[in-house]
Amino acid sequence: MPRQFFVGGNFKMNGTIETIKSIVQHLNDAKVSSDTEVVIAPPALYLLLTREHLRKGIEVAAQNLFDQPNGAFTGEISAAQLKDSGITWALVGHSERRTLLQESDEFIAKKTKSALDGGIGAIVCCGETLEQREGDKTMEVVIRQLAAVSSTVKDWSKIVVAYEPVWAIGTGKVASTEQAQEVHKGIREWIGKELGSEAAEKTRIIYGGSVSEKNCKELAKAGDIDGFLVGGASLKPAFVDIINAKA
Ligand code: G2H
Repeated sequence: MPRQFFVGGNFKMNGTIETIKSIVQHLNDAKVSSDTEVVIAPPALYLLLTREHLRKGIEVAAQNLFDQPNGAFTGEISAAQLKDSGITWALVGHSERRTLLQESDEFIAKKTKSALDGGIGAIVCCGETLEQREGDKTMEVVIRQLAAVSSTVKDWSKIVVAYEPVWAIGTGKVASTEQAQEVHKGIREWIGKELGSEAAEKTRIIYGGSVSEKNCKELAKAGDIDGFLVGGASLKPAFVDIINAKA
């Protein structure tokens, strides 16, 4: 069975009640390909509002969660609380959190496990910096990040891997289709060795980093690119064109 195309919208720390309602309304009215799984990730404060207004068939993701099920963890949100609120996915390991909040590979792996244990899916982000790419360390870095997850979680059926080269994030400098495909293929081969051929065949590996309505169609042609994680462009009406990149 072919892998279902997956497009996530990561709003990051953007939006207001008014603008998020308007993005949701636009998505509700849009003609989106039923072949694509669509998930949007507003800031935590707007998760419930988004879920309440968004039509069925489009899922909502948290941009973060904590690695414990409940307790005295001021400011944090658990997978169980997300699930209770109809939020069915969480992003983990985004490079902005790895860098700005010093989240380690191990912590990210624990958060992934806690998402899955709590009954929601995890979009696990990985990617190299420009310096690492130029030092020929891309695969080493990406595999180190993913290996932390595979040593904690063996069942990847509710994991989507998002390859997001740090140098392409929010810079307008998108990876070429060849660059992205090469890394996606390497990740899939690694999953095969680590978790078996079925996991390699089934795991969606999506690309993130300056995806736009202009470059998405070309990227979507590559055999190992199973969708996108979209930042800036997910706040614009053109997000619908990205959702329909494969249609
Ligand atoms: C990468 C991406 C979304 P943008 O962070 O996760 O953002 O599309 O703005 O580069």
